[in-house]
Amino acid sequence: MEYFQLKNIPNMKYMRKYSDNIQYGTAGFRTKANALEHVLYRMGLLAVLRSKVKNAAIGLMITASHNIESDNGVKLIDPAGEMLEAAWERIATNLVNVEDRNLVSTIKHIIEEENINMSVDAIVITGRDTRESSPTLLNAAVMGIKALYGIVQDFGIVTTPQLHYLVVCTNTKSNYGDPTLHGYYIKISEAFKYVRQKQINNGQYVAELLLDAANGVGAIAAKEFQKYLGTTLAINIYNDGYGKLNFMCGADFVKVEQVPPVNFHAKRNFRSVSIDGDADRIVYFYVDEYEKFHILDGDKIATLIAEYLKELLKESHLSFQLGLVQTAYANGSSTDYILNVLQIPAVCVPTGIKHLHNKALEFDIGIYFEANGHGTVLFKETVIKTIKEAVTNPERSTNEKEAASKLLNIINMINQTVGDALSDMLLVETILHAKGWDIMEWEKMYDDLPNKQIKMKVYDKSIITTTNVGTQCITPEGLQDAIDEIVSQYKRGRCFVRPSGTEDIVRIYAECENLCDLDKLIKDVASVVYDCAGGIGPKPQVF
Ligand code: G16
Repeated sequence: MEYFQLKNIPNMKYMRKYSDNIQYGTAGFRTKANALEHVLYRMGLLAVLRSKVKNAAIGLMITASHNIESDNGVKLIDPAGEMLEAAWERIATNLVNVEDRNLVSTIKHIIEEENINMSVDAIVITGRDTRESSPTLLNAAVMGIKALYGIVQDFGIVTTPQLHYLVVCTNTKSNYGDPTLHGYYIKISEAFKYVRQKQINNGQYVAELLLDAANGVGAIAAKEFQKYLGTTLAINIYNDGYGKLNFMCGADFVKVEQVPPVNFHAKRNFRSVSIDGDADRIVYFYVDEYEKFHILDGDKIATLIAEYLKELLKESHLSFQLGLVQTAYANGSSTDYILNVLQIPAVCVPTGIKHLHNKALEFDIGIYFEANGHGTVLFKETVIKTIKEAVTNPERSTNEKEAASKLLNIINMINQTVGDALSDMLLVETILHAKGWDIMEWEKMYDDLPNKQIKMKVYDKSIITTTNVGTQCITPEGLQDAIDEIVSQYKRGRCFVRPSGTEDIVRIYAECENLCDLDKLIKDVASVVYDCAGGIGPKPQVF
Protein backbone atom coordinates (compact mmCIF):
# COMPACT_ATOMS: atom_id res chain seq x y z
CA MET A 1 0.00 0.00 0.00
CA GLU A 2 1.18 3.54 -0.73
CA TYR A 3 1.09 5.26 2.65
CA PHE A 4 1.65 8.74 1.17
CA GLN A 5 -2.14 8.72 0.67
CA LEU A 6 -2.58 8.94 4.45
CA LYS A 7 -0.42 12.01 4.93
CA ASN A 8 -3.39 14.43 4.98
CA ILE A 9 -5.30 12.58 7.67
CA PRO A 10 -4.05 14.36 10.82
CA ASN A 11 -6.17 17.50 11.11
CA MET A 12 -5.94 19.84 14.12
CA LYS A 13 -9.45 21.15 13.55
CA TYR A 14 -11.05 17.76 14.02
CA MET A 15 -9.25 16.46 17.09
CA ARG A 16 -11.29 14.33 19.49
CA LYS A 17 -12.62 16.78 22.09
CA TYR A 18 -14.37 14.40 24.50
CA SER A 19 -13.09 11.37 26.33
CA ASP A 20 -16.51 9.64 26.44
CA ASN A 21 -16.85 6.78 24.00
CA ILE A 22 -19.65 6.90 21.46
CA GLN A 23 -21.29 3.83 19.92
CA TYR A 24 -22.71 3.19 16.44
CA GLY A 25 -26.30 2.79 17.68
CA THR A 26 -29.65 1.79 16.21
CA ALA A 27 -29.20 4.22 13.32
CA GLY A 28 -25.59 5.41 13.31
CA PHE A 29 -23.84 7.80 15.70
CA ARG A 30 -26.25 10.11 17.46
CA THR A 31 -25.58 12.53 20.31
CA LYS A 32 -25.26 16.23 21.13
CA ALA A 33 -24.30 18.03 17.92
CA ASN A 34 -21.33 19.80 19.53
CA ALA A 35 -19.66 16.46 20.30
CA LEU A 36 -19.78 15.25 16.72
CA GLU A 37 -17.26 17.15 14.59
CA HIS A 38 -14.43 14.64 14.97
CA VAL A 39 -16.96 11.82 14.48
CA LEU A 40 -18.06 13.27 11.15
CA TYR A 41 -14.46 13.78 10.05
CA ARG A 42 -13.63 10.18 10.81
CA MET A 43 -16.84 8.90 9.23
CA GLY A 44 -15.82 10.80 6.10
CA LEU A 45 -12.55 8.84 6.14
CA LEU A 46 -14.41 5.59 6.73
CA ALA A 47 -16.94 6.27 3.97
CA VAL A 48 -14.04 6.48 1.50
CA LEU A 49 -12.64 3.14 2.67
CA ARG A 50 -16.08 1.56 2.48
CA SER A 51 -16.58 2.89 -1.04
CA LYS A 52 -13.24 1.43 -2.12
CA VAL A 53 -14.05 -1.96 -0.57
CA LYS A 54 -17.39 -2.08 -2.32
CA ASN A 55 -16.17 -0.38 -5.48
CA ALA A 56 -19.42 1.58 -5.39
CA ALA A 57 -20.85 4.86 -4.11
CA ILE A 58 -21.59 5.07 -0.38
CA GLY A 59 -24.11 7.42 1.26
CA LEU A 60 -23.39 9.63 4.25
CA MET A 61 -26.46 11.22 5.83
CA ILE A 62 -26.23 13.85 8.54
CA THR A 63 -29.36 13.72 10.68
CA ALA A 64 -30.62 12.84 14.12
CA SER A 65 -34.05 12.09 12.69
CA HIS A 66 -36.62 12.15 15.53
CA ASN A 67 -34.22 13.49 18.20
CA ILE A 68 -34.34 17.03 19.61
CA GLU A 69 -32.85 19.88 17.57
CA SER A 70 -29.64 20.13 19.62
CA ASP A 71 -28.72 16.52 18.77
CA ASN A 72 -27.33 15.41 15.47
CA GLY A 73 -25.96 12.24 13.95
CA VAL A 74 -24.56 10.44 10.97
CA LYS A 75 -25.26 7.17 9.26
CA LEU A 76 -23.53 5.47 6.36
CA ILE A 77 -25.60 3.91 3.59
CA ASP A 78 -24.28 0.84 1.80
CA PRO A 79 -24.42 0.54 -2.03
CA ALA A 80 -27.83 -1.16 -2.31
CA GLY A 81 -29.42 1.38 0.05
CA GLU A 82 -29.15 -0.84 3.10
CA MET A 83 -27.70 0.29 6.43
CA LEU A 84 -23.98 -0.19 7.01
CA GLU A 85 -23.01 -3.86 7.48
CA ALA A 86 -22.78 -4.92 11.16
CA ALA A 87 -19.06 -5.79 11.01
CA TRP A 88 -18.34 -2.26 9.78
CA GLU A 89 -20.42 -0.76 12.59
CA ARG A 90 -17.78 -2.20 14.92
CA ILE A 91 -14.98 -0.79 12.76
CA ALA A 92 -16.75 2.59 12.78
CA THR A 93 -17.13 2.59 16.57
CA ASN A 94 -13.46 1.78 17.03
CA LEU A 95 -12.34 4.41 14.53
CA VAL A 96 -14.43 7.14 16.09
CA ASN A 97 -13.14 6.42 19.59
CA VAL A 98 -9.38 5.96 19.06
CA GLU A 99 -6.99 8.60 20.39
CA ASP A 100 -5.93 11.18 17.79
CA ARG A 101 -2.38 9.90 17.88
CA ASN A 102 -3.63 6.46 16.79
CA LEU A 103 -5.88 7.64 13.98
CA VAL A 104 -3.47 7.05 11.08
CA SER A 105 -2.38 3.65 12.39
CA THR A 106 -6.03 2.63 12.81
CA ILE A 107 -6.78 3.60 9.21
CA LYS A 108 -3.72 1.61 8.09
CA HIS A 109 -4.98 -1.34 10.09
CA ILE A 110 -8.44 -1.18 8.46
CA ILE A 111 -6.86 -0.99 5.00
CA GLU A 112 -4.72 -4.06 5.70
CA GLU A 113 -7.40 -6.10 7.50
CA GLU A 114 -10.02 -5.45 4.84
CA ASN A 115 -7.52 -5.79 2.03
CA ILE A 116 -8.55 -2.45 0.54
CA ASN A 117 -7.26 -1.52 -2.88
CA MET A 118 -6.42 2.16 -2.42
CA SER A 119 -6.19 2.78 -6.14
CA VAL A 120 -9.97 2.29 -6.56
CA ASP A 121 -11.89 5.58 -6.87
CA ALA A 122 -14.21 6.38 -3.97
CA ILE A 123 -17.52 8.25 -4.28
CA VAL A 124 -19.41 9.45 -1.21
CA ILE A 125 -22.92 10.84 -1.70
CA THR A 126 -23.76 13.26 1.09
CA GLY A 127 -26.96 14.83 2.37
CA ARG A 128 -28.18 16.56 5.52
CA ASP A 129 -31.36 17.47 7.33
CA THR A 130 -32.40 21.02 8.30
CA ARG A 131 -30.64 21.19 11.69
CA GLU A 132 -28.55 24.30 12.35
CA SER A 133 -25.54 22.14 13.20
CA SER A 134 -25.69 20.13 9.97
CA PRO A 135 -23.62 22.40 7.63
CA THR A 136 -20.67 22.44 10.07
CA LEU A 137 -20.84 18.68 10.40
CA LEU A 138 -21.05 18.30 6.64
CA ASN A 139 -17.83 20.34 6.31
CA ALA A 140 -16.13 17.99 8.75
CA ALA A 141 -17.28 14.94 6.76
CA VAL A 142 -16.18 16.50 3.47
CA MET A 143 -12.73 17.24 4.91
CA GLY A 144 -12.47 13.58 5.95
CA ILE A 145 -13.54 12.37 2.51
CA LYS A 146 -11.08 14.67 0.77
CA ALA A 147 -8.22 13.75 3.12
CA LEU A 148 -8.42 10.27 1.59
CA TYR A 149 -8.94 11.63 -1.94
CA GLY A 150 -12.61 10.59 -2.15
CA ILE A 151 -15.07 12.26 -4.54
CA VAL A 152 -17.98 14.08 -2.85
CA GLN A 153 -21.40 14.30 -4.49
CA ASP A 154 -23.39 16.56 -2.21
CA PHE A 155 -27.18 16.79 -2.53
CA GLY A 156 -27.60 19.41 0.21
CA ILE A 157 -30.81 19.28 2.26
CA VAL A 158 -32.60 16.01 1.55
CA THR A 159 -34.75 13.51 3.43
CA THR A 160 -32.98 10.36 4.59
CA PRO A 161 -34.99 8.17 2.16
CA GLN A 162 -34.10 10.50 -0.70
CA LEU A 163 -30.41 9.94 0.02
CA HIS A 164 -30.93 6.17 0.08
CA TYR A 165 -32.70 6.45 -3.29
CA LEU A 166 -29.86 8.53 -4.75
CA VAL A 167 -27.24 6.00 -3.61
CA VAL A 168 -29.11 3.08 -5.15
CA CYS A 169 -29.78 4.89 -8.43
CA THR A 170 -26.13 5.92 -8.70
CA ASN A 171 -24.96 2.37 -8.14
CA THR A 172 -27.50 0.71 -10.42
CA LYS A 173 -26.76 3.17 -13.26
CA SER A 174 -30.39 4.39 -13.38
CA ASN A 175 -31.91 0.92 -13.30
CA TYR A 176 -33.84 1.83 -10.18
CA GLY A 177 -34.49 5.44 -11.21
CA ASP A 178 -32.80 8.65 -12.26
CA PRO A 179 -30.17 9.61 -9.63
CA THR A 180 -31.55 13.12 -9.09
CA LEU A 181 -34.19 14.61 -6.82
CA HIS A 182 -36.34 15.27 -9.87
CA GLY A 183 -35.99 11.58 -10.72
CA TYR A 184 -37.18 10.69 -7.21
CA TYR A 185 -40.27 12.92 -7.32
CA ILE A 186 -41.24 11.99 -10.85
CA LYS A 187 -40.91 8.24 -10.34
CA ILE A 188 -43.12 8.15 -7.26
CA SER A 189 -45.67 10.79 -8.26
CA GLU A 190 -46.18 9.45 -11.80
CA ALA A 191 -46.93 5.98 -10.40
CA PHE A 192 -49.36 7.53 -7.91
CA LYS A 193 -51.17 9.53 -10.60
CA TYR A 194 -51.32 6.55 -12.94
CA VAL A 195 -53.11 4.38 -10.37
CA ARG A 196 -55.42 7.17 -9.26
CA GLN A 197 -56.46 8.06 -12.82
CA LYS A 198 -59.16 10.74 -13.21
CA GLN A 199 -61.45 9.84 -10.33
CA ILE A 200 -59.79 11.75 -7.52
CA ASN A 201 -62.31 10.97 -4.76
CA ASN A 202 -63.93 7.57 -4.30
CA GLY A 203 -66.71 6.56 -1.90
CA GLN A 204 -65.76 7.74 1.61
CA TYR A 205 -62.28 8.65 0.41
CA VAL A 206 -61.57 12.35 -0.12
CA ALA A 207 -58.26 13.35 -1.71
CA GLU A 208 -57.18 15.79 0.98
CA LEU A 209 -55.14 15.34 4.16
CA LEU A 210 -53.46 17.30 6.91
CA LEU A 211 -49.72 16.80 7.33
CA ASP A 212 -47.61 17.53 10.42
CA ALA A 213 -44.08 17.82 8.97
CA ALA A 214 -42.27 18.04 12.37
CA ASN A 215 -40.65 21.34 11.27
CA GLY A 216 -38.15 19.24 9.35
CA VAL A 217 -36.95 18.48 5.85
CA GLY A 218 -40.16 16.55 5.15
CA ALA A 219 -41.97 19.89 4.78
CA ILE A 220 -39.69 20.83 1.89
CA ALA A 221 -40.17 17.43 0.24
CA ALA A 222 -43.95 17.48 0.77
CA LYS A 223 -44.20 20.92 -0.88
CA GLU A 224 -42.16 19.63 -3.77
CA PHE A 225 -44.36 16.53 -4.07
CA GLN A 226 -47.43 18.75 -4.14
CA LYS A 227 -46.11 20.39 -7.33
CA TYR A 228 -45.71 17.01 -9.00
CA LEU A 229 -49.05 15.66 -7.78
CA GLY A 230 -51.10 18.65 -8.93
CA THR A 231 -54.76 18.25 -8.03
CA THR A 232 -54.64 14.49 -7.41
CA LEU A 233 -54.05 15.04 -3.68
CA ALA A 234 -54.25 18.15 -1.52
CA ILE A 235 -51.63 18.15 1.25
CA ASN A 236 -52.22 20.82 3.90
CA ILE A 237 -48.89 21.21 5.66
CA TYR A 238 -48.48 22.20 9.33
CA ASN A 239 -45.24 22.49 11.31
CA ASP A 240 -43.55 23.27 8.03
CA GLY A 241 -40.31 24.67 9.43
CA TYR A 242 -41.16 27.81 11.35
CA GLY A 243 -41.29 26.05 14.73
CA LYS A 244 -38.76 23.96 16.62
CA LEU A 245 -37.80 20.66 14.99
CA ASN A 246 -39.60 17.63 16.49
CA PHE A 247 -40.77 19.72 19.45
CA MET A 248 -44.23 18.49 20.46
CA CYS A 249 -44.77 17.46 16.88
CA GLY A 250 -43.63 14.80 14.45
CA ALA A 251 -44.30 11.07 14.21
CA ASP A 252 -42.35 10.07 17.33
CA PHE A 253 -44.13 12.60 19.55
CA VAL A 254 -47.57 11.73 18.20
CA LYS A 255 -46.99 7.97 18.50
CA VAL A 256 -45.45 8.01 22.00
CA GLU A 257 -47.70 10.67 23.55
CA GLN A 258 -50.82 9.60 21.63
CA VAL A 259 -51.96 13.20 21.18
CA PRO A 260 -52.11 15.49 18.12
CA PRO A 261 -49.06 17.70 17.45
CA VAL A 262 -48.95 21.38 18.43
CA ASN A 263 -49.80 24.09 15.89
CA PHE A 264 -52.11 21.73 14.11
CA HIS A 265 -55.72 22.42 13.28
CA ALA A 266 -57.16 18.92 13.52
CA LYS A 267 -60.52 18.77 11.74
CA ARG A 268 -62.93 16.25 13.26
CA ASN A 269 -62.68 12.76 11.78
CA PHE A 270 -60.23 14.03 9.16
CA ARG A 271 -57.28 12.04 7.85
CA SER A 272 -54.10 13.45 9.40
CA VAL A 273 -50.51 12.42 9.01
CA SER A 274 -47.38 12.97 11.07
CA ILE A 275 -43.85 12.38 9.79
CA ASP A 276 -40.53 12.75 11.63
CA GLY A 277 -37.56 15.13 11.33
CA ASP A 278 -35.92 13.40 8.37
CA ALA A 279 -39.13 12.01 6.85
CA ASP A 280 -38.43 8.32 7.19
CA ARG A 281 -41.34 7.56 9.54
CA ILE A 282 -45.06 8.11 9.26
CA VAL A 283 -48.16 7.62 11.39
CA TYR A 284 -51.77 8.49 10.61
CA PHE A 285 -54.20 9.86 13.21
CA TYR A 286 -57.50 11.66 13.67
CA VAL A 287 -59.53 13.31 16.38
CA ASP A 288 -63.17 12.24 16.54
CA GLU A 289 -66.29 14.31 17.29
CA TYR A 290 -65.83 13.60 21.03
CA GLU A 291 -62.28 14.98 20.89
CA LYS A 292 -60.88 11.47 21.27
CA PHE A 293 -57.51 10.89 19.65
CA HIS A 294 -57.02 7.84 17.40
CA ILE A 295 -53.69 6.66 16.03
CA LEU A 296 -53.10 4.41 13.00
CA ASP A 297 -49.44 3.55 13.37
CA GLY A 298 -46.88 1.47 11.47
CA ASP A 299 -48.73 -1.74 12.33
CA LYS A 300 -51.96 -0.44 10.84
CA ILE A 301 -50.11 0.75 7.75
CA ALA A 302 -48.36 -2.62 7.33
CA THR A 303 -51.59 -4.61 7.60
CA LEU A 304 -53.36 -2.29 5.16
CA ILE A 305 -50.56 -2.73 2.63
CA ALA A 306 -50.37 -6.50 3.16
CA GLU A 307 -54.10 -6.93 2.67
CA TYR A 308 -54.12 -4.83 -0.48
CA LEU A 309 -51.12 -6.60 -2.03
CA LYS A 310 -52.78 -9.92 -1.27
CA GLU A 311 -55.92 -8.75 -3.08
CA LEU A 312 -53.98 -7.56 -6.13
CA LEU A 313 -52.04 -10.82 -6.32
CA LYS A 314 -55.30 -12.74 -6.19
CA GLU A 315 -56.88 -10.58 -8.91
CA SER A 316 -53.86 -10.98 -11.14
CA HIS A 317 -53.60 -14.72 -10.45
CA LEU A 318 -50.01 -14.37 -9.41
CA SER A 319 -48.64 -16.28 -6.49
CA PHE A 320 -45.67 -15.13 -4.41
CA GLN A 321 -44.52 -15.70 -0.87
CA LEU A 322 -45.56 -12.68 1.21
CA GLY A 323 -44.06 -12.02 4.64
CA LEU A 324 -44.39 -9.31 7.25
CA VAL A 325 -41.57 -8.25 9.56
CA GLN A 326 -42.21 -6.44 12.84
CA THR A 327 -40.46 -5.67 16.13
CA ALA A 328 -41.58 -6.29 19.70
CA TYR A 329 -43.24 -2.87 19.69
CA ALA A 330 -45.88 -4.23 17.28
CA ASN A 331 -49.28 -4.33 18.91
CA GLY A 332 -50.31 -7.90 19.75
CA SER A 333 -53.59 -7.40 17.88
CA SER A 334 -51.76 -6.55 14.68
CA THR A 335 -49.73 -9.76 14.83
CA ASP A 336 -52.90 -11.78 15.49
CA TYR A 337 -54.55 -10.13 12.49
CA ILE A 338 -51.58 -10.83 10.20
CA LEU A 339 -51.36 -14.47 11.23
CA ASN A 340 -55.03 -15.37 11.62
CA VAL A 341 -56.95 -13.11 9.24
CA LEU A 342 -54.43 -12.30 6.52
CA GLN A 343 -52.72 -15.65 7.01
CA ILE A 344 -49.33 -14.22 6.20
CA PRO A 345 -46.18 -15.22 8.13
CA ALA A 346 -45.13 -12.57 10.68
CA VAL A 347 -41.56 -12.44 11.96
CA CYS A 348 -40.29 -10.44 14.93
CA VAL A 349 -36.74 -8.99 14.86
CA PRO A 350 -34.79 -6.55 17.09
CA THR A 351 -35.47 -2.82 16.83
CA GLY A 352 -33.65 -1.06 14.00
CA ILE A 353 -34.40 -0.84 10.34
CA LYS A 354 -31.26 -2.81 9.45
CA HIS A 355 -32.75 -5.91 11.11
CA LEU A 356 -36.16 -5.53 9.49
CA HIS A 357 -34.79 -4.80 6.03
CA ASN A 358 -32.49 -7.85 6.06
CA LYS A 359 -35.28 -10.17 7.20
CA ALA A 360 -37.75 -8.80 4.63
CA LEU A 361 -35.27 -9.65 1.86
CA GLU A 362 -35.91 -13.33 2.58
CA PHE A 363 -39.47 -13.17 1.20
CA ASP A 364 -40.58 -12.78 -2.43
CA ILE A 365 -42.46 -9.73 -1.20
CA GLY A 366 -41.29 -8.61 2.23
CA ILE A 367 -43.29 -5.96 4.05
CA TYR A 368 -41.56 -4.48 7.07
CA PHE A 369 -42.80 -1.88 9.49
CA GLU A 370 -41.95 -0.78 12.98
CA ALA A 371 -44.94 0.37 15.05
CA ASN A 372 -43.29 3.82 15.11
CA GLY A 373 -44.03 4.12 11.39
CA HIS A 374 -40.71 3.20 9.82
CA GLY A 375 -41.08 0.72 6.99
CA THR A 376 -41.41 -0.20 3.35
CA VAL A 377 -41.99 -3.16 1.02
CA LEU A 378 -39.26 -5.11 -0.80
CA PHE A 379 -39.92 -6.99 -4.04
CA LYS A 380 -37.46 -9.55 -5.39
CA GLU A 381 -36.19 -8.83 -8.91
CA THR A 382 -37.73 -12.11 -10.12
CA VAL A 383 -41.12 -11.00 -8.78
CA ILE A 384 -40.93 -7.70 -10.63
CA LYS A 385 -39.97 -9.53 -13.82
CA THR A 386 -42.94 -11.92 -13.54
CA ILE A 387 -45.36 -9.05 -12.89
CA LYS A 388 -44.00 -7.15 -15.92
CA GLU A 389 -44.54 -10.21 -18.10
CA ALA A 390 -48.09 -10.61 -16.77
CA VAL A 391 -48.98 -7.05 -17.80
CA THR A 392 -48.31 -7.77 -21.47
CA ASN A 393 -49.15 -11.46 -21.63
CA PRO A 394 -51.93 -11.85 -24.29
CA GLU A 395 -53.08 -15.07 -22.67
CA ARG A 396 -54.13 -13.26 -19.52
CA SER A 397 -57.57 -11.69 -19.04
CA THR A 398 -58.04 -7.91 -19.02
CA ASN A 399 -58.76 -8.01 -15.27
CA GLU A 400 -55.59 -9.94 -14.58
CA LYS A 401 -53.52 -7.57 -16.70
CA GLU A 402 -55.03 -4.53 -15.00
CA ALA A 403 -54.28 -5.90 -11.54
CA ALA A 404 -50.72 -6.72 -12.61
CA SER A 405 -50.30 -3.23 -14.04
CA LYS A 406 -51.53 -1.73 -10.75
CA LEU A 407 -49.00 -3.87 -8.91
CA LEU A 408 -46.24 -2.61 -11.15
CA ASN A 409 -47.16 1.00 -10.45
CA ILE A 410 -47.43 0.28 -6.74
CA ILE A 411 -43.87 -1.04 -6.90
CA ASN A 412 -42.71 2.19 -8.55
CA MET A 413 -44.53 4.24 -5.91
CA ILE A 414 -42.66 2.48 -3.11
CA ASN A 415 -39.18 3.59 -2.13
CA GLN A 416 -37.72 0.13 -1.69
CA THR A 417 -34.37 1.48 -0.58
CA VAL A 418 -35.61 2.30 2.96
CA GLY A 419 -38.72 3.40 4.90
CA ASP A 420 -39.92 6.65 3.31
CA ALA A 421 -42.68 8.62 5.02
CA LEU A 422 -43.88 10.42 1.90
CA SER A 423 -43.77 7.45 -0.45
CA ASP A 424 -45.54 5.40 2.25
CA MET A 425 -48.14 8.16 2.55
CA LEU A 426 -48.88 8.05 -1.17
CA LEU A 427 -49.17 4.27 -1.00
CA VAL A 428 -51.65 4.43 1.89
CA GLU A 429 -53.61 7.12 0.03
CA THR A 430 -53.70 4.88 -3.04
CA ILE A 431 -55.06 1.95 -1.06
CA LEU A 432 -57.68 3.99 0.79
CA HIS A 433 -58.74 5.48 -2.54
CA ALA A 434 -59.02 2.03 -4.12
CA LYS A 435 -61.12 0.78 -1.23
CA GLY A 436 -63.19 3.97 -0.97
CA TRP A 437 -62.37 4.16 2.73
CA ASP A 438 -62.07 7.07 5.11
CA ILE A 439 -59.71 6.79 8.07
CA MET A 440 -62.43 5.44 10.39
CA GLU A 441 -63.16 2.59 8.03
CA TRP A 442 -59.47 1.73 7.87
CA GLU A 443 -59.21 1.77 11.67
CA LYS A 444 -61.88 -0.93 11.86
CA MET A 445 -59.54 -3.56 10.38
CA TYR A 446 -58.71 -4.61 13.96
CA ASP A 447 -58.71 -3.06 17.44
CA ASP A 448 -55.34 -2.28 18.97
CA LEU A 449 -54.68 -3.57 22.46
CA PRO A 450 -54.37 -0.57 24.78
CA ASN A 451 -50.67 0.28 24.83
CA LYS A 452 -48.26 2.84 26.16
CA GLN A 453 -44.61 3.70 25.81
CA ILE A 454 -42.55 5.84 28.16
CA LYS A 455 -39.00 7.11 28.10
CA MET A 456 -37.00 7.08 31.33
CA LYS A 457 -33.69 8.78 32.13
CA VAL A 458 -31.23 6.61 34.03
CA TYR A 459 -27.63 7.28 35.13
CA ASP A 460 -26.20 4.77 32.68
CA LYS A 461 -28.51 3.10 30.19
CA SER A 462 -25.82 0.55 29.30
CA ILE A 463 -26.41 -1.32 32.57
CA ILE A 464 -29.59 -2.63 30.92
CA THR A 465 -28.71 -5.38 28.47
CA THR A 466 -31.32 -7.45 26.68
CA THR A 467 -31.88 -10.60 24.67
CA ASN A 468 -34.75 -12.18 22.72
CA VAL A 469 -35.25 -9.31 20.25
CA GLY A 470 -34.90 -6.79 23.06
CA THR A 471 -37.77 -8.13 25.15
CA GLN A 472 -35.89 -9.78 28.05
CA CYS A 473 -33.43 -8.02 30.33
CA ILE A 474 -30.25 -9.94 31.09
CA THR A 475 -28.92 -7.23 33.42
CA PRO A 476 -29.36 -5.75 35.97
CA GLU A 477 -29.90 -9.01 37.77
CA GLY A 478 -33.42 -9.50 39.07
CA LEU A 479 -35.04 -6.88 36.85
CA GLN A 480 -36.58 -9.33 34.40
CA ASP A 481 -38.00 -11.51 37.20
CA ALA A 482 -39.62 -8.46 38.74
CA ILE A 483 -41.11 -7.42 35.38
CA ASP A 484 -42.40 -10.96 34.70
CA GLU A 485 -44.06 -11.03 38.12
CA ILE A 486 -45.92 -7.76 37.43
CA VAL A 487 -46.92 -8.65 33.86
CA SER A 488 -48.31 -12.06 34.89
CA GLN A 489 -51.11 -10.27 36.72
CA TYR A 490 -52.59 -8.76 33.53
CA LYS A 491 -54.71 -10.37 30.86
CA ARG A 492 -52.84 -10.35 27.53
CA GLY A 493 -50.18 -8.34 29.36
CA ARG A 494 -46.82 -7.70 27.72
CA CYS A 495 -44.14 -5.30 28.85
CA PHE A 496 -40.46 -4.89 28.09
CA VAL A 497 -37.62 -2.50 28.73
CA ARG A 498 -34.62 -1.76 26.53
CA PRO A 499 -32.02 0.99 26.24
CA SER A 500 -32.61 3.28 23.27
CA GLY A 501 -29.95 3.18 20.58
CA THR A 502 -30.70 6.74 19.50
CA GLU A 503 -31.39 8.68 22.71
CA ASP A 504 -29.90 8.71 26.21
CA ILE A 505 -32.95 7.02 27.73
CA VAL A 506 -34.50 3.61 28.26
CA ARG A 507 -37.83 2.77 26.62
CA ILE A 508 -40.58 0.94 28.47
CA TYR A 509 -43.42 -0.51 26.41
CA ALA A 510 -46.58 -2.09 27.81
CA GLU A 511 -49.85 -3.43 26.47
CA CYS A 512 -52.73 -5.38 28.01
CA GLU A 513 -56.36 -6.19 27.34
CA ASN A 514 -58.00 -3.59 29.58
CA LEU A 515 -57.32 0.10 29.20
CA CYS A 516 -58.04 0.68 32.90
CA ASP A 517 -55.11 -1.63 33.84
CA LEU A 518 -52.56 -0.11 31.49
CA ASP A 519 -51.39 2.81 33.65
CA LYS A 520 -50.86 0.59 36.67
CA LEU A 521 -48.97 -2.01 34.63
CA ILE A 522 -46.52 0.47 33.13
CA LYS A 523 -46.19 2.47 36.34
CA ASP A 524 -45.27 -0.63 38.35
CA VAL A 525 -42.74 -1.75 35.76
CA ALA A 526 -41.30 1.77 35.55
CA SER A 527 -40.90 1.75 39.29
CA VAL A 528 -38.79 -1.43 39.33
CA VAL A 529 -36.73 -0.16 36.38
CA TYR A 530 -36.13 3.07 38.27
CA ASP A 531 -34.91 1.17 41.33
CA CYS A 532 -32.83 -1.46 39.51
CA ALA A 533 -31.31 0.71 36.80
CA GLY A 534 -30.75 3.99 38.63
CA GLY A 535 -33.53 6.28 37.47
CA ILE A 536 -32.89 10.02 37.45
CA GLY A 537 -35.35 12.63 38.76
CA PRO A 538 -38.63 11.99 40.55
CA LYS A 539 -39.83 8.40 40.65
CA PRO A 540 -42.60 7.80 38.11
CA GLN A 541 -46.00 8.08 39.79
CA VAL A 542 -48.69 8.87 37.25
CA PHE A 543 -48.69 9.21 33.51
C1 G16 B 1 -34.24 4.98 14.29
C2 G16 B 1 -34.22 3.63 13.63
C3 G16 B 1 -35.50 2.88 13.91
C4 G16 B 1 -35.73 2.80 15.42
C5 G16 B 1 -35.67 4.19 16.05
C6 G16 B 1 -35.71 4.13 17.55
O1 G16 B 1 -35.28 5.73 13.75
O2 G16 B 1 -34.05 3.80 12.24
O3 G16 B 1 -35.40 1.61 13.35
O4 G16 B 1 -36.98 2.23 15.69
O5 G16 B 1 -34.45 4.81 15.69
O6 G16 B 1 -34.63 3.35 18.02
P1 G16 B 1 -34.29 3.22 19.53
O7 G16 B 1 -35.50 2.63 20.18
O8 G16 B 1 -33.10 2.34 19.61
O9 G16 B 1 -34.05 4.61 20.05
P2 G16 B 1 -35.08 7.27 13.36
O10 G16 B 1 -36.36 7.62 12.70
O11 G16 B 1 -34.82 8.03 14.62
O12 G16 B 1 -33.89 7.26 12.44
